Amino acid sequence: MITFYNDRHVLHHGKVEMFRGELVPCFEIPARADHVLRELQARGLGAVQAPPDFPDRALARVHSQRYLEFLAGAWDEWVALDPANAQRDALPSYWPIRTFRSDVLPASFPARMGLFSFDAGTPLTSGTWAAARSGACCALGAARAVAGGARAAFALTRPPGHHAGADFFGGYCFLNNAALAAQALRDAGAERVAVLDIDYHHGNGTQAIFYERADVYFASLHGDPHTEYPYYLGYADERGSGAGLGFNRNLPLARGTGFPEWREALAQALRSIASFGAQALVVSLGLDTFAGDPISGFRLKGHDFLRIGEDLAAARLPTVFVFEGGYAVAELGVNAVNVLEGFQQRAA
Ligand code: SP5
Ligand code: ZN
Repeated sequence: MITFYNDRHVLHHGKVEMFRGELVPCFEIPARADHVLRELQARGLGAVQAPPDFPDRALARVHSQRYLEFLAGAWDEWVALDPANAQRDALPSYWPIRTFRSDVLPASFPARMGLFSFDAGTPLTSGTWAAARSGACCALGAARAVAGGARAAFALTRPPGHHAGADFFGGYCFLNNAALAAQALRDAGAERVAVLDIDYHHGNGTQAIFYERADVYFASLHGDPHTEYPYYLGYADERGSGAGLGFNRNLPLARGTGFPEWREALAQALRSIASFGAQALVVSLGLDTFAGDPISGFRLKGHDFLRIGEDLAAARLPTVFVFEGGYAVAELGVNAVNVLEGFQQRAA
């Protein structure tokens, strides 16, 4: 399978994230992608190439113009506040929660930082925009390859994407790579596209982007938001709204869930996607369901990821894999490539 590798990912290099009143070292680090690339190459899973370039209007298919403009200029605005900020990550401190306005764009940069985000765990750095933009091109390139007849393609990039909405960042995510891929498949002629999110955390951004649409089905397996991040979305009763009613499916699972139960939920999600009549599939491939993940609570083992790949291949859909979370860095390469290899063996 072809991999589009974001060779600019390292330009996004957050130092710290806010956690319970203190700044702690980032979990979402450049070494993550390096491990996956090395394992892909070691196991010879197919060609690796740099992404093609896509124009900004391709990003605007999913994201708002004012959000894209904010992201493109954010680092320069941060440094303009104080030259010493060049050595610091940019993090938000204020948010327009209920009763505040979000239609007015404040002149203050910190105020806009909060308007366009939902947590203080997602540092913006000097090269975040360049890295995220190039990552979006990986997802768009993978979608183009699959629309052109490839059985599958892999977008290997960071920062991840599935928590990012049309106009907000958070959860280590800035541009929603999976949503961009799904939209690109639609634009290339697929009438019904499914996004299957198997990251440990609910893909709130992807869900929100497609929530009122009947042409993109969103299904997600994740830690129960009653106890797990992102807490405020991802419940089973969220089924879509308006024209999108019935086209969203959440399968929250308790912290501590092991592979047999997780795999049964995967089978349910895949049955929904088959009934929907999807013509193409986008997989938000998080590996933070691994038992050794430092911030997550499921109990999947390394070899379980081979089975996941096989189950996904059995859906017999042209498939775009998009790399999302996974923070057990040393095992991340093996776990990610296990999914791809399981897929390839079953698809062959
Ligand atoms: C893409 C993705 O997986 N994003 C996840 C974002 C999770 N952010 C909140 C993490 C909370 C970290 N908790 C640290 C616990 C240390 N013992
Ligand atoms: Zn995650």
